[in-house]
Amino acid sequence: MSLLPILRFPDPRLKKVAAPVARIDDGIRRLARDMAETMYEAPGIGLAATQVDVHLRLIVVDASETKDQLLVLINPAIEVQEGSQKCEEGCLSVPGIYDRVERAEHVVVRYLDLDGSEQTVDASGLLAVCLQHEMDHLQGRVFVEHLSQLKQLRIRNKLAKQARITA
Ligand code: K2U
Ligand code: ZN
Repeated sequence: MSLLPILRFPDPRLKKVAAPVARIDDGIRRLARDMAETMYEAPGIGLAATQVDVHLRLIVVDASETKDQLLVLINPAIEVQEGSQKCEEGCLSVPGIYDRVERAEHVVVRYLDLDGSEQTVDASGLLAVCLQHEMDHLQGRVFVEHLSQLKQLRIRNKLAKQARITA
């Protein structure tokens, strides 16, 4: 198992749209395992393959308190999106930035598991937010893009200043 480097906003690779997984092979299974390890170590409750510079439709999620309910979603598709909720979000690709984003309250996501079996997850609350956040990543979207242009400019300037200080 290995920890994977996470791309940092505004890296242009975070804007790439992920391609469907064509075949669930040992490479995909290894990637899912390494993404899960990277997510738990961060720590986070979700991670998309886009964030580790692999542009395939694969996300890992574990929103449980006990950190023992890992979901590996291959080729996920949102089938139902209803209601509305505003939650404070963060992102492992945008460290130190948190803001409220409006999302659907309830989602049903269809996906393939690592055995290639079709599954669905019916989610509300934090799990629903996390799934939508990760699905955004697969479309090349980072949560800050839901914020105002002024907030995005301030975030870019703050991250650029941080990068200069740590360079
Ligand atoms: O995609 C990621 O960067 C992981 C995200 C997932 C997430 C974002 C917003 C709301 C829920 C999940 C986070 O960085 S994981 C960190 C975290 C942990 C607990 C609650 C919210 C965010
Ligand atoms: Zn994120």
